[in-house]
Amino acid sequence: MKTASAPDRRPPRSWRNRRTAVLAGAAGTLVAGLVLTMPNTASAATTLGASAAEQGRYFGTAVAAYKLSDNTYSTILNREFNMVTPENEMKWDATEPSQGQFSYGSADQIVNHAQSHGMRVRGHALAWHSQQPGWVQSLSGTALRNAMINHVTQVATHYKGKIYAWDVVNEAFADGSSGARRDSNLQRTGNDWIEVAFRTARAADPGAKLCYNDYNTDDWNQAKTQAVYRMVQDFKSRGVPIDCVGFQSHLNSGSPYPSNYRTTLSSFAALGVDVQITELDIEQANSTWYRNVVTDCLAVARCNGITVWGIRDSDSWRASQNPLLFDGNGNKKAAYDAVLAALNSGSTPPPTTAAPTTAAPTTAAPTTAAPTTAAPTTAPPTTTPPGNAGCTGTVTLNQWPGGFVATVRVTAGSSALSGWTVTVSLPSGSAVTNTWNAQASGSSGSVGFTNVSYNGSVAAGQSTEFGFQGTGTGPGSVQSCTAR
Ligand code: G2I
Repeated sequence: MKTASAPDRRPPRSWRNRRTAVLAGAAGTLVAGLVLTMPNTASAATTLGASAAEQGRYFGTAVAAYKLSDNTYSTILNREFNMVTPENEMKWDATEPSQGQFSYGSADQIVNHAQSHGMRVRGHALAWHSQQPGWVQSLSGTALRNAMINHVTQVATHYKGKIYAWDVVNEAFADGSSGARRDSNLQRTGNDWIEVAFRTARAADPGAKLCYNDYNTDDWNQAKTQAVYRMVQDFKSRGVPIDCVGFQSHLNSGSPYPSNYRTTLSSFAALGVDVQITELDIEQANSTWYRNVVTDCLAVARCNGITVWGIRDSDSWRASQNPLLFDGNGNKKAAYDAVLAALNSGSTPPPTTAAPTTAAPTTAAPTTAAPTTAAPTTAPPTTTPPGNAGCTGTVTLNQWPGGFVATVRVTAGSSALSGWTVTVSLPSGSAVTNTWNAQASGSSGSVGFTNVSYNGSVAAGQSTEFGFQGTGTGPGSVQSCTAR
């Protein structure tokens, strides 16, 4: 049996250094109190995606393909979000309307849009009791089990390499106090249907994180939450390939924000899986609850990101509850400001990237063993050769098809820096779209990044960090680091 290593809750060295550098810079000023607040005000990102990226997270939304031609919709989408989930287009009824006949047009439209705008994609959902095409609804037993295996294989293979995380199985547990599986045609094929779906997905796309996704699992004390927890614990102990748990978090007066939400997220993370908030919406867009959800995610190192279930209130499946961050005209609501402020004030380390676990052979597994493949997202840091005038730069690149986030660490040599400029060379066709903790000059080709007011002073041997996000392929290394 092989299990993933335990999550590292300690801030990575680069973050500890970053804090040191920021504080060292602040200590050298006369008005320490004022300056200590400057990093947030001076560097505050102005979009949800950029701000989440600064925290090593993503901020996503559900997208409907037919709305991409709506200018207000796509303007907000392209500006604010760096992860998308097709709202309905990857579901079984959409992708396999007749048995063996696959239809990817609308889902491909969303994936292509995401890739050309530097966004990643959460795939949703491979196996679910709802939104099944009629032919699936009328199957049972072995015929249904085989249809499910074929569906998971075909769809995950079609999108292989393009999906950050798949909701492999959606909503398989019952509401209420039973802690039981939900009755469904899939459940009636045998209790092992969930692990079969996961093993099948791993075999088809070894690079995607594989998630179990559900609602009413926010409250740690709920029987449903505990039941899902026990399943994940069991899967991890037996080597069933699960990498993440999605919390839909459709919150309202009947399912309020629970004060133990952070406990729920951190308890699952402690099992060795990532956690993601996958379908967030909140009745009347309660700003306090939105802020709490963001703050809780940022407090849990393995919480990778947050997805809201739609852009404008009018796009919501619960439009009458006005649960989203933009009103029907596309204007930012108070909840938007609360979310952005919470993201910008986040000061927790980014999560470690989970490598998908590898399926251990079991006698029950009807599918072939999954190959061992590391998650493709995070490249090891590369270092510029020493000998630059007083500083060096190292890049940590988080690359996905069509986009990247680069984190650059600037380290002073044997003398203190009073300012610095880092240049990177981007391959043709790639472009910088957002920068934080530095001022960029240019967006393509050779791009220079100069310190901002609060991070130019770096003591000898100390470091500071800045980052940028872009479309295309990110730089593998720094071209030069020049001290001032
Ligand atoms: O129900 C809210 C969400 C709960 N978690 C899983 C999600 O996949 C689910 O999303 C919703 C979509 O937001 C709705 O848009 O799933 C619904 C179906 O279960 C979606 O509604 C369906 C309508 O029921 C159909 O009549 C319609 O044809 O959307 C379809 C496409 O617009």
